Amino acid sequence: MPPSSLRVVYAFAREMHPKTTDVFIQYGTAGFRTKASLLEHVVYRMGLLAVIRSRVKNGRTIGMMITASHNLEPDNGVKLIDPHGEMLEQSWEELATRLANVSDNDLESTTEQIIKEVNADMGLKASVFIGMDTRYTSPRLAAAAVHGVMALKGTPKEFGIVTTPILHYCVRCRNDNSYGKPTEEGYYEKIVGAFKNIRQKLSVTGNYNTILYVDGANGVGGKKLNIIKKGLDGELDLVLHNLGGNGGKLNLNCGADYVKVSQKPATGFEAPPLQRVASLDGDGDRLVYYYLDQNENMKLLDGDRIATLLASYITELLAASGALGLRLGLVQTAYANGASTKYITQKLKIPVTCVKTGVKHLHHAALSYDVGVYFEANGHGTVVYSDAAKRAVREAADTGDVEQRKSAELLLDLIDMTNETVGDAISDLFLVETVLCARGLDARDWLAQYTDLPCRQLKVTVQDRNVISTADAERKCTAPEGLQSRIDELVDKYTDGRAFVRPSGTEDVVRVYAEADTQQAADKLAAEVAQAVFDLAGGAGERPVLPE
Ligand code: 16G
Ligand code: MG
Repeated sequence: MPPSSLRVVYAFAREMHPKTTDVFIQYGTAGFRTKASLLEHVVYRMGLLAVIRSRVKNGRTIGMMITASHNLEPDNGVKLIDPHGEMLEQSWEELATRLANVSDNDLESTTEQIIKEVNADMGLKASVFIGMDTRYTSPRLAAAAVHGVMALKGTPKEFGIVTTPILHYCVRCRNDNSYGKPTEEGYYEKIVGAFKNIRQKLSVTGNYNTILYVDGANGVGGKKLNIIKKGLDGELDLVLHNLGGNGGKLNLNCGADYVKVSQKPATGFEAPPLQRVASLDGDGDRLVYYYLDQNENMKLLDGDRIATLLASYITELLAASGALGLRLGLVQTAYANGASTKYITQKLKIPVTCVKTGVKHLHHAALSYDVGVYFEANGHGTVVYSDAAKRAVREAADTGDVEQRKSAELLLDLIDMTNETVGDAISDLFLVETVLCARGLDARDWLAQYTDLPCRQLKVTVQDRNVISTADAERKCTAPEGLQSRIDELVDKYTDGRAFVRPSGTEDVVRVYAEADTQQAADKLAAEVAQAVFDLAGGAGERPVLPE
């Protein structure tokens, strides 16, 4: 395409989506995320970048998801999805940031420069799938995305309101039709179909019951479960709440992030004591469970619990199916509760890798196992299976003895039920319900598998959070000087003490995590470490205080 046709890039920008702010914006851990009112030009420009990316990938489909996940209603965001359904390749994040921040006048030349840099053949076809969450600002931003795609003569396809993982799934299927059909219905057929298959093979035993309360965060995930619920034929009795009606506001005092961070049950409904509740986040890619005990204390079953539950069941099925020689491993971050890591390595005897925060890091590390189970404590995660693993399980299902076949067939259903492209609250929910049912567990039994160490998270505001550098998967802090040795001294005073600090990738703060043998000790350690950050890393505003 001759450069002159890039005029339309400028024309669309100036007429429809002008840049009206000079606030610098960065493609972070999960794309761009900020006030929706500052995003229209950014989303338009990501439409341009998605087309360039599609052409660099020989015309394969790229995804664009408009969402700000667990943030409150006034925010929004955009992230790009690569052809395999995974997050945008990290080396392109800098291009995204550059394109988002140039002035309208420089947009045409910067676009041209990027096309040259990445060596895109602009004569190729380009295809971009666009999805959005339920925010009232999303349709307008999705329209900007469509214009960006059109400005570079790509073909946009709009999916309307979908969960983030549904869009990831559709992108993957479009580029690899052996994975499934690239539609929302195709997703239900495969994932929910596999759940129904497996439930016919398992009988409801032990303490398991089929009732599940759901906190939909007033977002898209609950809405999709409402569609799924109608076809479940009683295999699971979903009691859905926080679906966005009755004045419920997106992510406000509900949803996975609220439940995990505040350690409180979602508002908007009450579940009976001991009844398990699944809590989704605003775009349906995170899941945590909880229940209230008889004294109304909330018991949280977070991403670490989901990971251990799934990993132990898959390990057992692999062994029973005779599909030997496959390496199963679990990937966590520094936020994983120390008790979970101990349980996994010592009791389950499963290898654990620890990586930096952010789904892309976990996903990448999980791919190095034949079966890689990855979860952040906050509920982001899934399972990935290598081609060799899938082949071995299929072979076991064809050639094993009767018992081996049974286990292999259960595994094949589990694989089909898994959205391997990215953490997916809906798919994860069905996986968890399958394992609880197979093992006859209720929420209390699940919690009893190990005892979490009490922990505390705090935020510290500093003048520049980038003065903090970390190493060893964020478990050690290499700058500013003296901070790590101070943390070591503090941690040493506590039984089972552990603490680390890291600059947030999504907020202008430094995050502090601490755990210890009692809640009081964890709170105190966290506050002491927060003070050390404040003192040694240029604290701003109020100094953190120690608990009474
Ligand atoms: C983003 C990440 C999430 C991570 C969180 C950390 C994705 C899709 N999301 O939400 O994995 O846990 O950031 O936030 O990668 P923080 O850097 O502010 O602590
Ligand atoms: Mg999310």
